[in-house]
Amino acid sequence: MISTAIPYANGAPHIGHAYERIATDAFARWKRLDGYDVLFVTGMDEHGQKMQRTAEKEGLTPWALADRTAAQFARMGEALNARADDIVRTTQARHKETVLEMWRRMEANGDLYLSKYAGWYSVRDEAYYDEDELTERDGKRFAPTGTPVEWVEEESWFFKLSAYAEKLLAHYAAHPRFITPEHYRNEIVAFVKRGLTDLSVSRTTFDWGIEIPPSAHTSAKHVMYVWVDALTNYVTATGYLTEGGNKARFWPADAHVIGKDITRFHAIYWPAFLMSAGAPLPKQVVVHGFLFSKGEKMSKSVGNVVDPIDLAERYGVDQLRYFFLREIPFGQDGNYSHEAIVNRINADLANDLGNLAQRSLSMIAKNCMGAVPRKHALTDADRDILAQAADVLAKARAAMEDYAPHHALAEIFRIVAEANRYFAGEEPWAKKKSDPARMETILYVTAETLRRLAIPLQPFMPESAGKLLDLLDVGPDERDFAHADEANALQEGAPLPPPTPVFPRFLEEEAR
Ligand code: ME8
Repeated sequence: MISTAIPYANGAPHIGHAYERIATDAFARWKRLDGYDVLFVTGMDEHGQKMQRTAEKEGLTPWALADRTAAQFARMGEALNARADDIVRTTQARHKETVLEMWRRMEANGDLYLSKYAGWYSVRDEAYYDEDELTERDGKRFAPTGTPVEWVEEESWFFKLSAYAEKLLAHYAAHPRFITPEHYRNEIVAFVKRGLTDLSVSRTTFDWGIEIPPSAHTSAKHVMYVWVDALTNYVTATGYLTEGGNKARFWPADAHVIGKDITRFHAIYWPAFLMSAGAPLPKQVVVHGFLFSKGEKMSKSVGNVVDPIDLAERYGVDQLRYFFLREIPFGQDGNYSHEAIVNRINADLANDLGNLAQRSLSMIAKNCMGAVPRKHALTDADRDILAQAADVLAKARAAMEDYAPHHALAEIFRIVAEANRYFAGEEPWAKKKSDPARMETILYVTAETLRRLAIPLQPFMPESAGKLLDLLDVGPDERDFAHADEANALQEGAPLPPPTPVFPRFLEEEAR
């Protein structure tokens, strides 16, 4: 099981959401092609004060706002070719049931108590902050994230988070890769070492949330703190705490893919809640960085919030997916700009991979009767490029195990460059008359190299890699990683479809 964070349903999808969805989709596709039975889930975070306030401002009910946003995210998933197997909306009945079960278990474990909360709350972050974390500007106070905080004073149920500091530290120590990449882990460990305070987990001053069990209401009605609600979506997706059933086997999740601003919730609160509820912890929290438009944070006031669906239409879905996953070292912040995207499309995709495919496949169409060429005696150069191509999958797999898609792609494209050098150096076109058998062998080796590269490219660029495999006549059942090996190499003489370009150059509007 692999998940994305569940976006707040109070606003339309932006490029950060698109990035997270694409990366998670690539991880899910990778595992699927590697023979795993994968559950890929996403969802919508539809409760909380932020949601309620946005709905009021827009003159909508929270339900209507949630439906509108959920439809936008569903369209984003389609447009990015990154559909999940399930979408957990926190307003669903199955989710409410799961959250209530979490609550009952935490209560039964003696971890909930009634008290009074008096402190600072950021509605934008849906998070509580200590006085000493805040900064003051113009008489107003702000959270470390830059969002305004307000004073909250109300009766509240508390979760004994303080009791879990030692247990969490022991878990991080026993599972060094629980939080990855490492520098996020170090931040979390340092934070927990300073000690944890108990967490307010219910609210009485608004009502757009899941009500706590009736027996726990006081003179006021309490709704669950939105993060208890939201984090539980991951378990809801599996039915592990409720109906059981056939998806329960996916819990614990293998990876929660999230952005760096919500690591505390996923690496501290969530495992503590699960420990309290006596449920197994997710195996990894995989943290990605933030995307900036030429170094600037996206914001409505700067006017640089980009609709990911527009980007996919402008550059191409696979092109956008490739850019995100190749350009940004996973875990670090990254920049995107028109120039950077166009450069990746034209240099890596059109010039390197596209040209290699187009040149070799059109030579095959013309000179080998449109069939996989014959392979005669191999030279050292042939054997060398084939050996490098044969190594790509294992190297890319190791990178993907580390959640480093940029390394996986760098490895694949290193061999694309090697194959271009091989092709240019061997000059098959010059051997057409003088040594046709040699020409055939070079073309065979190039085509087989392309097959070896296209297979691990599928999770990143599903359509284009699929098209390349179509051109090589690789059948639908022969595209998983188990079929990447030599035993499934291209069959000499197999007919090939007429080649068509797979990676067009990006032309600026004025040149079109
Ligand atoms: O945090 N670049 O929702 P959200 C990259 N509902 N990633 C970004 C980003 C950016 N500029 N901006 C946001 C929430 N993200 C909660 C999650 S999970 C139980 C509840 C990432 O809509 C962000 O880090 O604000 C998060 O992983 C995801 O987008 C949803 O953010």
